[in-house]
Amino acid sequence: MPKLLIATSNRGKLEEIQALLADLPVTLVTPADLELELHVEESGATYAENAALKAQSYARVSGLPTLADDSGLEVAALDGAPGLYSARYMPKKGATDADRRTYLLANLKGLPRPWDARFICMVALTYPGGDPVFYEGICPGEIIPEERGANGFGYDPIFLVSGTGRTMAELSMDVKNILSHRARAVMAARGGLL
Ligand code: ITT
Repeated sequence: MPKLLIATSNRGKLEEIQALLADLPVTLVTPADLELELHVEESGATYAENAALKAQSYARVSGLPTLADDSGLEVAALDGAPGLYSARYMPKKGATDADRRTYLLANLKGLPRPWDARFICMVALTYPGGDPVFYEGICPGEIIPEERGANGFGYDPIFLVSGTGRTMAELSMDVKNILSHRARAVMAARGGLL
């Protein structure tokens, strides 16, 4: 079977993408399988540029077709922050996902609710030496002031998914993998893999 490298160091993302592509006639390979520990500087000005940097770097080193995801949370009341910087949102070394959630809520404190927000995911798919193809997914919702749920990762416990009454962390992975920004982008990318 042909191989596809899933180029992420984020375990939550990796598990979701593996589940979304599990039924395809391709062997999914992880950076760990290849003992690859690349540090890709996310220096792009857009999700697409960063997704392309990750996909092309991993494709070059592995020689494999590669899928990468650049994603983020955009909060309207914070003018779209943390956005591109969602993984690095907090001026503290070694900050955890929990630290970033606390920091986000501190920055929203006192601002009028609802705190409308959306998750964005840009998937880049590339063959070694080729130009990437992009697939986008968006999931609308709002930030709530208390954490709810224990599934998922990142900002999931404070992100209420529009139309569900539940936070992303209260959804099972099967349901998150229908509704999420990443599910939408990766399902669209399946077309480019067949
Ligand atoms: P890779 O670059 O190795 O894939 P990363 O975590 O650094 O991993 P990004 O640069 O794309 O990935 O940052 C995305 C951040 O946005 C992620 O770390 C979370 O903080 C947040 N995020 C993205 N998708 C999310 C989701 O489904 N649930 C919760 N938070 C999410």
